[in-house]
Amino acid sequence: ISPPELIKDRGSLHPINHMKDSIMNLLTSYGFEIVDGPEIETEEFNFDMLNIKKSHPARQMHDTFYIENKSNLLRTHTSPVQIRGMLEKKPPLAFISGGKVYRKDDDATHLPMFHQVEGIYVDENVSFAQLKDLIYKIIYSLFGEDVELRFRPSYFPFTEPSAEVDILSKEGKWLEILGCGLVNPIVLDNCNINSDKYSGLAFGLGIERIAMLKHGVTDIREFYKSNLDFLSQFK
Ligand code: 2U9
Repeated sequence: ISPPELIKDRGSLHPINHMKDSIMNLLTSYGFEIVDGPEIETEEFNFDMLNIKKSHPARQMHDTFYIENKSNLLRTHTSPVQIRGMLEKKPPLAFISGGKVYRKDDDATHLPMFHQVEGIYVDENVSFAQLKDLIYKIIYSLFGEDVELRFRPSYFPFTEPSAEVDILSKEGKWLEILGCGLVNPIVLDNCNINSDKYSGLAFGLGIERIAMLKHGVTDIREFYKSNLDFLSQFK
């Protein structure tokens, strides 16, 4: 086999890992520090510390993969990693976490396993204006500076106020791309961070969703069929 032939047949990163890496590289270039945590979590870190009440639907057996005794579970988001980071380090702090998360979902746009990247920045006087500036920078770098975006009020237990961000598609439809907000003071206090002195911003992205929007993929399951004709398009 001649060298060019070898190069053609060489493997490459899976498109989801590639997208996750490029988003995390962008964020580390802004000064965010990568934190890591386990995929098997406790109810305390995955839900309680994040102000997700016992009655919240996400906790129900049909949404969360519980393990054995119900106090352990497969993490449903990467947020518990940030909680672990905040218990170890005092502000000012800027963390990102990324990796696999698990939910009982299975259709063309949802899988029982998918990837998230999340960020949190805690300091004195962190504002929604700073959050907006950061989100604009992230989306401009992902989709180009011509993209139109809008902030839409939303609700998450761990942020207050909260927003979802949409981008305008070529077909003129608004498509949800990420969620964000100011860290709920209750969550800061849960981590022994004085919420009278400190505030924080946070955001979360679903990597498969971003990759689908960016590459025009309409069925999320395509990413996990190990079909080389599909995967090699992203080389
Ligand atoms: C802490 C406090 C707040 C992270 C956030 C979102 C909004 C969000 C979704 C995007 C698509 C999850 O993958 S998805 O389904 N995430 O909308 N995430 S704010 O907020 C945090 C995280 C950690 C301690």
